[in-house]
Amino acid sequence: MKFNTKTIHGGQEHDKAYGAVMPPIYQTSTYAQTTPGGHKGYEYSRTHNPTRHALEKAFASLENGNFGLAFGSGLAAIDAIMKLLKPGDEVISTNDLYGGSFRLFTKIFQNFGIKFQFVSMQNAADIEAYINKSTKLIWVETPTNPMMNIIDIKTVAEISKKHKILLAVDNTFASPYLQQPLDLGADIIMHSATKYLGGHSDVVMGALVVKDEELANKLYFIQNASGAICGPQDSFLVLRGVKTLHVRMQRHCENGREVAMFLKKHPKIENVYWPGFEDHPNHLIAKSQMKDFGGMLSFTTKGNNYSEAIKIIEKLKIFTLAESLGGVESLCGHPASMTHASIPKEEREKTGVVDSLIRLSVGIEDIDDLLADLKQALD
Ligand code: P1T
Repeated sequence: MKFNTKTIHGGQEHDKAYGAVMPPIYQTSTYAQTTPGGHKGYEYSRTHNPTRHALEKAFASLENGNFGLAFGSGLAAIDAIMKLLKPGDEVISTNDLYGGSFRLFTKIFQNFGIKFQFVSMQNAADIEAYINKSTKLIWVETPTNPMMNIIDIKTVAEISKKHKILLAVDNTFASPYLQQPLDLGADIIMHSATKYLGGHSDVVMGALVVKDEELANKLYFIQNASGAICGPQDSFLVLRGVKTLHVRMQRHCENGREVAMFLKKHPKIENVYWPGFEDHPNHLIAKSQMKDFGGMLSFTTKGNNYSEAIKIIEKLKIFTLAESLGGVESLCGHPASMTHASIPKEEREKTGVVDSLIRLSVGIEDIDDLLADLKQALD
């Protein structure tokens, strides 16, 4: 089945009771048993729920995996991955990443004796120098949030396999439409399904996908034992969102390209970070591992002028100032004070998250209106 068909049919079957084409919202916490253990495959909704199960099968199908897991948020999904580790284990992570992931690693899991090294992975081979016998997980976010750096997944996977280390990829910014890291050798895919998978800014959810059954069983155990699951209503909404992922992504990419080109030429702008530019440091890797370049980009104002950046943000009308990304509507964000405020200033500035940086999630509105909005705000 091709990807555009998988978004609609992948892992799905019509409801057994009445043939409903969409899985019903099984709004139930529990399931009747005729005798202890005499049930129809579902006992309690923390462990299993038919609506969530339909969504988990869709996730697995989209990422060319065998097993999908849905969680109450992207961070809950990352939390489950980290619970595969033990005190004394080490993680090598991308140094430019979502501020909430950084906060979870450094403020929660570091307290449980897990050590994190945040390294630039722009030259993927460099990570080998950070590996030791305690290294158990490599955490890659690509494209990175918000600097749009690209990490060569295949090269990192070769290194992780050589050293028998798990490789997890946060595929939120790309979505499975643009890149499928399991096919490049990753072990675990993570998504903030809040973003492109849900696609409509109405649900907070996380997803994991793996190929290996033993790893899947460990994660299912954590999902049930820790209990950070999502509800049936949200599962239904994300399943509905996923069905239009390919058409939405196509338009996000088209509009993203136009916005990137417009900003690059604008005299009030210093730098535009978008992997589709030929002069982006890892453009060729982006071209080889992604189908297109997506709808996310960031930029700084001329002379890194903070107050100018705030004025632009305040003047934008269609681009709404808000946390999050990946919905049909265009959003703008100020990473330094919003999504990445939990990273100390000197740390975030090392990776380019300066006070004048503005991040755009380019939506699927008419491109003329988006460009006119940017033009009036910049002028
Ligand atoms: O918000 P949540 O569903 O828990 O997902 C966390 C998360 C994980 N990984 C990446 C790359 C993310 O971008 C996020 C959430 N990010 C935002 C809310 C944001 O505006 O960047």
